[in-house]
Amino acid sequence: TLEMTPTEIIVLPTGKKVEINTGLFINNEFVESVDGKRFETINPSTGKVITTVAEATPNDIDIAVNAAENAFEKVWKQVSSSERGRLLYKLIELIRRDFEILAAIESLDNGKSFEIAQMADLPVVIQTFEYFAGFAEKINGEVIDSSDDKFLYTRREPIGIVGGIIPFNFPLCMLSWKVAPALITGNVIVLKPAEQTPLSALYLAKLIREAGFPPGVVNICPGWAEAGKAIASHMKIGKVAFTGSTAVGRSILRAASSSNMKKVTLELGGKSPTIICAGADLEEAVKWAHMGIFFNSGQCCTAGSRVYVEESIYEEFLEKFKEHAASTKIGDPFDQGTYQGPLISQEQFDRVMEYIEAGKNEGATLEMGGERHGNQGFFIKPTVFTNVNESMKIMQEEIFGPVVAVDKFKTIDEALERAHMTNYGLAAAVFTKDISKAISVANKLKAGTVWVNCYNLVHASAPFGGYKESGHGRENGKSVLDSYTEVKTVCVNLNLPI
Ligand code: TXE
Repeated sequence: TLEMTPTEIIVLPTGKKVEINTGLFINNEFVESVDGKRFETINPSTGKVITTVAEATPNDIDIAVNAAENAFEKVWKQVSSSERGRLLYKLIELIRRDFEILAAIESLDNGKSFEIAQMADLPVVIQTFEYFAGFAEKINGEVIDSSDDKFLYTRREPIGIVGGIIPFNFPLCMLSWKVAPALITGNVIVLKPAEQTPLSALYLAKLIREAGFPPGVVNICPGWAEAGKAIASHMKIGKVAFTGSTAVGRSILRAASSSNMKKVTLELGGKSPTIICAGADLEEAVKWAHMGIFFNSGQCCTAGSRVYVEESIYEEFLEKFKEHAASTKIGDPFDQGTYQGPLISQEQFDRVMEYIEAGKNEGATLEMGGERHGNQGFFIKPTVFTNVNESMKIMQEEIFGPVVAVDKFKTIDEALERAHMTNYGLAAAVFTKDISKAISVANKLKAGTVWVNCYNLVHASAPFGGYKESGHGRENGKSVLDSYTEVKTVCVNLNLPI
C-alpha cells in the first residue's frame, strides 16, 4: 500500500490560500512515490522554492499503469460515450468555478502573466475540453461499400492505456490537449507533467476526482526524464503523446520502437518564419509579429523567431517593432499590465543567454535587449537581432526565449526559400492585403499551421502539428481520432444459405 500525502496550503500571490496535494495522483488518491523521493518546484520570478512534489520513478509509473489498466478493463470500458462526455462537462464546470485559482497557480509555477493566463491559457483549456466533450457520441466507424456477398464495417475502439508527457510552457493547455482526446475516445491515461510545472496539474487532479471520474482513469505523475522514459518504453502503454524538444522526441520514437511499438504523436520544436510583404497593414503586422515571438517570453513551440520583411518597408517595420517591444511591460507576472514574465528556470535563462552570445559572436547586430532584466528571477529583456543569415546558430536552433531575428527580403521567392532553410516546419505566418498572394504563399509554406495576418491563434477543432522535424502526427481536430483509436475492420460473409 502506498503512503497517502497530506494536502498543503499554498498562499498564492493574489492572497488567496489554496489546498494542493503534492503527491502522485494514482487511482484518485494522492500518494508518496515508492521510494519517498520528492523534488522542488521553483517560482521563476524569484528563484525561490514554492514547495516540494512527489517524484515518480519507473516503479511509480508501473503502479499508475496497473491502476489505469484495472480501471480500463473493469470500469471505463463499460461507461457509455455520453457518460464520458457528461464527466468532461462536469470537469469544465469545476474549471470555470476555480478559474482564477488555476490561472494563479499557472502563473506562480510557470512565471507567465496572470492576466494572460486568464485571457489565453484557461480559455484554451476550457475550449479544448468542450470541443472533445461535444465529440463524445459522434465517434463512429463506417460501413464500407462492397460486393453483395459480404458486409464490411469498421469500429473505432479505444487503444487502452495512453501515456502523455508534457512540457513547462503551457502546463494546463498541454494537459488538456492530451487528457481530453484520450478520455473521449474511451482510453485511460497516465500523464507526466513537466518537472518545472507540476502544480496546476495536481490541482486539476483534485477536480478530476471531484467531477466523478472513476479511480485510475486519469493518473498524474510528476517527475523527470526517468519517469518520461518509463512511459515511453512501457509495455502496457499503447500510445504516447509527447510535446517537447525534438531531441527527446527522437528518443521517444526509439523507446516506442524498441518496446511494444506503441503509437506515437510528437509535437516538437520550431523555428517559425513570419513573412511581411509590402502593402501589409504595418501596425497589425508589428502587433502580431511581436506577439508571435514575445508571447509567453518566447517559450512557445510556434514562436515566430525569424521575421522576414520586404525591403521597401523594412526600416519602418523595424523601428515600429522595436518601439513596441520596448513599450511592453516585463516583470512580476502578478502586476497589472505585465506582458512578459521570466523564463522558466536558471537552465533556460543560461541557454538563452548562450544563444544571445552566439548571435553576437557570429556577427549579427544586437538592436536591443540581450541582457537580464531586474536582479532576481530569470528575466531576459526582449531581444532583437538584425543582419543575420541562415548559417547562424540563432537562425537554425530553437532558442525558446524572447529573442528574434529580423531581416529583409527582395522577392517572395527569396522569402520562401529562406523560410524553408531549417529542419523545422511547425508554423509560419504571412502578412499581406493581397488575398491571392496570401493563399499562394500559405499553400507553399512547409508548415503545419500557417497564419495569415495573425499569429498564435489555435483552436481545439483545428489540427495542430509539424512538418519535418517539428513533429509526427497531428493533435486536436477530428484527426485526433486516428491517433487515439484502433480501427477494426469487420468482414461478414453473406454468402451463406438463408
Ligand atoms: O524539453 P524536454 P525542456 C524545446 C525548447 C527548449 C528545449 C528544452 O527548445 O529550450 O526543448 O526544454 C520529459 N524521455 N522545447 O528541457 O527535455 C521532460 O521531463 C521521456 C520545445 O523542457 O523535451 C518534460 O516532461 N521524457 C517544446 C518533457 O519531456 C523525457 C516545449 C519535455 O522536456 C525525456 C518544451 C526522455 N528521455 C521544450 N527527457 C515545444 N514543442 O513547445 C525529458 N523528458
